[in-house]
Amino acid sequence: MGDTIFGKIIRREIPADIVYEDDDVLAFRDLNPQAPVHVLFVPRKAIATLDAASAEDAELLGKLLLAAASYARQEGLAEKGYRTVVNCNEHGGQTVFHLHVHLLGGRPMHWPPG
Ligand code: DGP
Repeated sequence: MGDTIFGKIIRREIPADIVYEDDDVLAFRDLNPQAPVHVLFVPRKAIATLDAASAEDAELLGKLLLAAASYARQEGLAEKGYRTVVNCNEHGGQTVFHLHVHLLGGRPMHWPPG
């Protein structure tokens, strides 16, 4: 599959403000933040979209969400709450085709999203 800007960040070929990493997951601040806290949680494994994920990725998907929840707790966001988002393909608003979970917090979120 094709490389993306997130692949370059994972390989440290371009800079990013990395806030968390482990063997499977990297998290860094979004370049265009939509909330006071806006962090992207990406698997090191290059999966293009949620639609491209398979049963063998189930544990990895869980790790992404748990890493986001843990970071939100650490940043003091958990009590008031926050939002996690996975955009998929064109109608989902996905622009970078390396699966990622957005963590947005620090302000009230609205529903429905745009
Ligand atoms: P999405 O639309 O769900 O594919 O979100 C992609 C996000 O990635 C978007 O909020 C902006 C962010 N982004 C794009 N390029 C870069 C980059 O080079 N560095 C960082 N930190 N974020 C980026």
